[in-house]
Amino acid sequence: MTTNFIGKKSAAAGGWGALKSCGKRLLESGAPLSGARTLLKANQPDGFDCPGCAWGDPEHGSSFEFCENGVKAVSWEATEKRATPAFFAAHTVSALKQLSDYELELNGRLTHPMRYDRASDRYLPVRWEEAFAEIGAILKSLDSPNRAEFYTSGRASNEAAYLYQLFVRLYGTNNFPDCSNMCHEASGVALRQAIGVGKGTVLLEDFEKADAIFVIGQNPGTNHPRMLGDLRRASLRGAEIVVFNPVREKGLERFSDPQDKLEMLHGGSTSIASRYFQPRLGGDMAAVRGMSKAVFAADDAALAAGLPSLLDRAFLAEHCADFDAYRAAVDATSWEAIEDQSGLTRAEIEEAAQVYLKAERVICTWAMGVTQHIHSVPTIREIASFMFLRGNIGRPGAGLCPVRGHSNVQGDRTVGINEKPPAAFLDALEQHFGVAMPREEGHNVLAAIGAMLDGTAEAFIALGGNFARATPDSRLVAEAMGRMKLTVNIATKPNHSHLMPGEVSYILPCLGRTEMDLNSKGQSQLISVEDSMSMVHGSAGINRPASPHLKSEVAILAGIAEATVGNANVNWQELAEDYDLIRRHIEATIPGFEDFNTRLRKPRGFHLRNSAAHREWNTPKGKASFYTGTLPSETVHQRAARGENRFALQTFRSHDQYNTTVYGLDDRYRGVYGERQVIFIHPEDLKALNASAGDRVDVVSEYDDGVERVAKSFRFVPYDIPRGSIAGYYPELNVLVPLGSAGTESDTPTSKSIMVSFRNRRQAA
Ligand SMILES: Nc1nc2c(c(=O)[nH]1)N[C@H]1C(S)=C(S)[C@@H](COP(=O)(O)OP(=O)(O)OC[C@H]3O[C@@H](n4cnc5c(=O)[nH]c(N)nc54)[C@H](O)[C@@H]3O)O[C@H]1N2
Ligand SMILES: Nc1nc2c(c(=O)[nH]1)N[C@H]1C(S)=C(S)[C@@H](COP(=O)(O)OP(=O)(O)OC[C@H]3O[C@@H](n4cnc5c(=O)[nH]c(N)nc54)[C@H](O)[C@@H]3O)O[C@H]1N2
Ligand SMILES: [Mo]
Repeated sequence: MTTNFIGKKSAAAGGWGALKSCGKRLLESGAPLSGARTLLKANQPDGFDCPGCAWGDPEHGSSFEFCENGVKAVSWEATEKRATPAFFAAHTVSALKQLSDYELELNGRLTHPMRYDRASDRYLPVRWEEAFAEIGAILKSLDSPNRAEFYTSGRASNEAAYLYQLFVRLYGTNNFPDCSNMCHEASGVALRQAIGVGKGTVLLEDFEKADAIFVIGQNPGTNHPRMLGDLRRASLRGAEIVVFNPVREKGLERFSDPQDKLEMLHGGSTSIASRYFQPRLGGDMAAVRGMSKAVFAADDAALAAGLPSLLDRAFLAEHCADFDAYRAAVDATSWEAIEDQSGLTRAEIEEAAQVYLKAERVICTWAMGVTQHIHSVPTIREIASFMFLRGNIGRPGAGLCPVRGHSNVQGDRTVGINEKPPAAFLDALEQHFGVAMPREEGHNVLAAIGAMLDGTAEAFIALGGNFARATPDSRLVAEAMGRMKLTVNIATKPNHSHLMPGEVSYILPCLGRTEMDLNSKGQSQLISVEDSMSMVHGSAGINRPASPHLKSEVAILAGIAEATVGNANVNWQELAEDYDLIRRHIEATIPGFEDFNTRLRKPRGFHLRNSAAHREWNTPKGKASFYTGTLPSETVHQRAARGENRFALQTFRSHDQYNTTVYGLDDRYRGVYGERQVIFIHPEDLKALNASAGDRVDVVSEYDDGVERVAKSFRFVPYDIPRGSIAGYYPELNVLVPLGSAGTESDTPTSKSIMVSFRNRRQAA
């Protein structure tokens, strides 16, 4: 069989399939029993925060919330496998480079600090003190602190992130490229413009009260499985769940809740989406504008009939700016333009608008399907505008909910990982520490890559993550990484970003979330994280560290800081010994953290106040601000439709991966097994290409900058996806994402709309 990698899709998300997959995962980790014990402490008041995602934890209900992908994340970290010095001695870096992401991380947890040895092309063990001293010496030797880049992946705790930003700013730069630059940056930018705060406004309880929940550009069945539980409960009590997603995603269709014994026993499942709309890639802004247009038309008709307005006129008058201009912009957008750009019919959009009109309380959630396009900021502004029409913000059961990715990506930004820090924060740091802070805007991910490519960046430090694989044009980034004077990766497992050593390169192994973090007196240290609903809670691991040589992220950063900027202004070791002291600095310099150490120790932590949720608007106009611009003149899919052999490609996640970490080669919900080099495509498009399921092609990026970008040998999977829109997995396809293609105002790589063509088709053999 040539297409034997294409199989049955799960009938529903969750259910026994999820339990089976978990059992398998625990067995593979080599520690089934301790793994199971570890799981019982995930997201518990006295346990650790699950490193899986940033979905909130329920206020009540203390029982363990089962989550398949949480299990994978936990057992991935709690594995018994070890990438020891013997492993690195046995393989040259050139040899390790030949491994896939999956094969590489399969080697397990790092155990010793390692330094690259060019002569033998191997990583050799090194003493921590030597590592810190050399890193500090190189950082101090650079012509300017702006020649170093300090990356953060969103798993870092608040304490580690705060210490990091403090060290880097004392060193003298705001160069903080951050994974959120590739993720929800557009949400932050757009929401700050629209409502004056770059975060979502809802709490988990609001999902119990909403009459309608719009889920746009998100695949919670895979990426936020615990959200499915909340959607299922909403669906069971009759709330409408309206999905916008070009791809038919199983988790959004049906879910069998492993928490529900009856449902499990009877093999039943609950349908999630009550309406499922499949726009073309990047068509959401047009779809949402279409809904607003339908709402205006219905309101006009109601008023003409002498009925009360369907809009929340009181909210609009008291709280909003630019309502008339928005109305004018919507009126000026034709249904023809809306249908062409969204790929939905007017009737479908009017149907969705009816749901909105019937619901008293509406929540809108979104993720990468919205944020990784050129016009993501306008799209989110449009979503906010649509929600303002009926006052769906700042009251129970209603609001905006960007669903974050990494488990503490939101917290990292809150505590200062920001290349454009607000002046008030820098003022507070200066006052508290008595030292001048750098004021020059720093580098985000794309600016950092630019500096690495043109040679102005000479040092790259990563607090977690897999920079070279997560970023666009991964081949170019890898080359640039190899030209650095210094690269340092603080990590739990080996990944490809560690295999592009510069002149001097270190891999510094750290504790993971699930592990006990003990200071030199044996006292356990608590860390804190912030979830998508702005709840801050504590996290303490329970497992023995993977190796006695590991240090916590905080201790590693303290070591580097001491060797680089010294102890004149901050006693780094003291902070590393007692995280309560770090939290006192956070409390003194960041609003909302009053009484941090006490409140953190309450069972579910505490909520960081969100001004917009209280209908206070810290926007330039002091009001909730409508968007007044036009739709983009054309999207990638519209351009693709005009050419031959042109497609709009999105890169998404399989059910068996965590970003660049590949757990396995299956994507059960989409019916793909043992293969990741695939392209999901509409059957009619396949026919038009004269191709069949399983055929291989090379995928070529069509971007006008003279650079050739090819992903070789991908196989077709016919799928329920709009014509002209195709999909495949990240990070394998990152070689196709052009560095030059980024979101307006967000600078986020456009990983969900890449113009491509196919070349060199071979029949499945
Ligand atoms: N298990 C697991 N959990 C994770 C992660 C993981 O890799 N694995 N990653 C974490 C991180 S960092 C993040 S940011 C989140 C990501 O969570 P998601 O945003 O759910 O991640 P993606 O897999 O990129 O899925 C994007 C979804 O948007 C749809 N989509 C793509 N383009 C469009 C569009 O133009 N319009 C609309 N309406 N939909 C579109 C895709 O079909 C897909 O269903 O998950 C977090 N949680
Ligand atoms: N084409 C395309 N590109 C994308 C995306 C996409 O959808 N499509 N999504 C983007 C998004 S949303 C994001 S968030 C980024 C993700 O980018 P990153 O955050 O940089 O990538 P991850 O794959 O999450 O990082 C995995 C590595 O983190 C390390 N790690 C794991 N746990 C810990 C820990 O506790 N501490 C430390 N120090 N290290 C740890 C391990 O060594 C592991 O190899 O990728 C972006 N890139
Ligand atoms: Mo993300």
